[in-house]
Amino acid sequence: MTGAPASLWCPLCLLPSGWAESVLLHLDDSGTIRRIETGVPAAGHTQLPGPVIPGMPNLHSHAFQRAMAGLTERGGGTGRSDFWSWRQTMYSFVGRLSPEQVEAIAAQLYVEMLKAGYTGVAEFHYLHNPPDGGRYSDVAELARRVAAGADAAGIRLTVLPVLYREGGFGGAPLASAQQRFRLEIDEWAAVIAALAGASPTQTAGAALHSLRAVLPADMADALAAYDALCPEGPVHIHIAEQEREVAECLAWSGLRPVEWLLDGVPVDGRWTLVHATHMTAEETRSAAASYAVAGLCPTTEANLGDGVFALPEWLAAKGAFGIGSDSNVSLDPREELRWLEYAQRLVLKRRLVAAEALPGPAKFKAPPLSLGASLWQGAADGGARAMGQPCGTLAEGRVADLLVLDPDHPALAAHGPETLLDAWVFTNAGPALREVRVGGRRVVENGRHPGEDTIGARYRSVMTELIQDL
Ligand code: NGQ
Ligand code: ZN
Repeated sequence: MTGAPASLWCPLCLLPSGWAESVLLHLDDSGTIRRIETGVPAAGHTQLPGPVIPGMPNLHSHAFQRAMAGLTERGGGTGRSDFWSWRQTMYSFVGRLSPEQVEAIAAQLYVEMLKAGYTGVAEFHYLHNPPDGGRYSDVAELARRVAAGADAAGIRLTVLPVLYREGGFGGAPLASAQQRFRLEIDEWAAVIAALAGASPTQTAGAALHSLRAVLPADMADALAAYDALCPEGPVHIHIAEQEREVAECLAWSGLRPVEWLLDGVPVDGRWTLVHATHMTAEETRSAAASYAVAGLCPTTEANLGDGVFALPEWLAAKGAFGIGSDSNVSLDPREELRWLEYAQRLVLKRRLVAAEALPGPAKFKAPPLSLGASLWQGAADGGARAMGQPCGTLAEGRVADLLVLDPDHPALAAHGPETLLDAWVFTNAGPALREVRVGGRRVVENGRHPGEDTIGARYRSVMTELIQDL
């Protein structure tokens, strides 16, 4: 990895105001953009070899699940396969993971994310304890392993230690596999405190697993403890992903999950509602108005049979959104964006569904509006807010987390700024990236990460161990 240069010159760059030519980004030592000039000559500066766009923040990942991808697609069992049977398989898998394996999986995952164009990740981290539900001598052991994996890869990280205390709505006993997830509230706060502000590219935030896993009183105590630590920090929660979850929430409280949350908790722009798949029109309007980010994970939601998010209604209500790779069956932000749009097209039998509601032509020098550019920048804006870090936009005071597209790639050939990101997002032609940079530092060059051989070898041996144990 090279250091952060003092300046980066871009032949073409996607700024908040739209595409601009001959753009110079002046950086400080930590990789933050201090000043932007446009229309300046390249001489004397580090020149980026293609069009530059913001890197994508990945707002929802469970790193360890990367190692399960491909192990849950075999039919022929008893009963029907659904989200809940997948979860059983995940529980039996999670019981086997050692700290070393967790770190090796995270490092490999994050290298793959960088190579695909994710420059940051919010890791929804709920694996805290040894398999017997005891404690590691450092309660932050596994969160630190995730952070070490992120360090090895060079990806920006917001680790979100997860509070997970119950086996169901209203408080049900934990299954034995879930003992790895349970912390006391003060232990949970200590994990956050251990990792918050760790480095210019690593910090921590808070996550509540779900309304199924945290009782209202615990939620209030946890949020108070977190506010004392990080008054502006992000808060994430899984919500309304499955219809059964909605039914159980209704039976428990008389309210639907999103309704319950908005009613009982001061949800605001610090919040990310992960999935929010099953909402009434009224819940959609109120949740969007709360300024919370919808954390959409289209490939995982498809893989797990969750349902289809009400994207047109959410966007019409000016709701913010970002994308997450969640179970990590797919590591490509463009595939998430395609699925987000394509699920709508299949259901509504129309095209360009998101284009009707996303930020208008003024922002991207259209008409016609570039759906690829709007989806990309929209998800990057929401993702940055979900990470609680100044990424997602190439602007003064924001970090230089960026992608350099390969203009010679056949999928992009001859495309001008008006359609460049449509060609990049809506074709499936490999990453087509010349460089990936985090905080101005180059972490991927021509599709290669400098650590990928070592990190990959370690990952392959971990996979051999895990598959032998199956
Ligand atoms: C998780 N994953 O925590 O990994 C969940 C499944 C649950 C997704 N929802 C477990 N995609 O929600 O209880
Ligand atoms: Zn999740």
